[in-house]
Amino acid sequence: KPRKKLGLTSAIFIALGLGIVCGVIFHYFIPEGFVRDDVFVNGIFYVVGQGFIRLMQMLVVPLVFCSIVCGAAAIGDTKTLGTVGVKTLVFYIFTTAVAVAVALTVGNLINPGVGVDMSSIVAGDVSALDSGGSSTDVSIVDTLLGIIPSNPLGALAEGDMLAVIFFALFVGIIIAIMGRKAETVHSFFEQFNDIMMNMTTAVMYVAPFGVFCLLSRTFAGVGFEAFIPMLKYMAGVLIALALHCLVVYMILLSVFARVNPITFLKKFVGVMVFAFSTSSSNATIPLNIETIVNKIGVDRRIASFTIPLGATINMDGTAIMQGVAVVFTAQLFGVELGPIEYATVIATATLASIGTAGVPSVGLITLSMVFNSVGLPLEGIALIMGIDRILDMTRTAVNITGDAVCTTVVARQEKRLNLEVFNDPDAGKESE
Ligand code: DAS
Repeated sequence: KPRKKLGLTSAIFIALGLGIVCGVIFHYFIPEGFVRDDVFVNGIFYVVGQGFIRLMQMLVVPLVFCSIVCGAAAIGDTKTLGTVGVKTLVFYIFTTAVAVAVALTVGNLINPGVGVDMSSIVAGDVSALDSGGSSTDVSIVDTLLGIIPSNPLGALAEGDMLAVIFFALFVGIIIAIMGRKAETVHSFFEQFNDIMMNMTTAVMYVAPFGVFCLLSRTFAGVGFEAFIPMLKYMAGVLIALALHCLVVYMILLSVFARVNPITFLKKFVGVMVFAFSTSSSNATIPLNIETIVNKIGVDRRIASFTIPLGATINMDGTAIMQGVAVVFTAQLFGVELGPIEYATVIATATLASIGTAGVPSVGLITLSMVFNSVGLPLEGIALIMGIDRILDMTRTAVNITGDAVCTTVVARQEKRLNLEVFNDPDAGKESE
């Protein structure tokens, strides 16, 4: 019987299990000393774990910069689509900001990170975190002004992400306005964006080793105590995703598209299952377009623009994971987050989701950027990464549902939604 090719997802799940078992064995059965602490916990596990996190960090600035330049250049083409393009953009950005707000609320209701002291596994000095967390002395005006980079190359070099995103949006829109005069630079950024996405995929092949070592070190440090916060974090993300998908989207469909949301869900569930299984919005684009044209009744000219755009600039599910992850990690490490930090998280997660394209685990890559924007330690990713694959599948399904819901709303408002098709239970079945 041919050896089944061990998929990356199953490799990460195995690393998750082995990492937890190994960490628990170290915590409860191996006495503190040179072997446990110097060779393993603060030796091999630390080096491989931190090495993997740094590999992901390495991707953030170039990946986000290029994908936002390309995303913005694509948006810039909307002059051909006028009101449809503008309305779609407004809905995409609005629903993502609402998604982060839902996530921050759920996170503060569930308090997944309360009750465990994780400061023992921070690489650096915990007191440094407080200075990071006490950015409340920076006024709102300075925070907003800080988004405009006085030196864009300096912002890129320092990884000042809000400034990087602002500059990337500006570059992309100018590229779109210049059209053919900037086509060489445009294709350079498109090729560089492809390189960064391929590099992301390559880095994720190291994920099983990173997950194993990060979890081994984390569980060796705090034992079973780490289980509860991890499970509460997972529950928080899944609850926020369900709320956003089954409440926010359904209200949008009922109020702004004036169609029956249950009918929409019944027709669209196949696309959600496909996105869940591939963990990739990009891979789901063709099926998403075919479904909302043939089963929902959206005009193809609208869908073929808004769905690919949404797969790149609209990732509500990802923004939700990032919102809950911020609350979770801040609680784990005792970092105080004030209204400025929450506003920064909403801005960073929303803007970051504009650029990053829909490939597996891209939300984990940009998560390190959201953490940096509010001074959270990247060690928080250790507990998140092990279970991220399951959450990636779920949040990708929400990402593409958001694209389809906004497309349906805009089509309805532009009188480009064929209600006969929408209300016909057998519509589109012949093309399956
Ligand atoms: N897997 C990404 C997508 O395709 C989402 C993510 O990584 O957060 O939408």
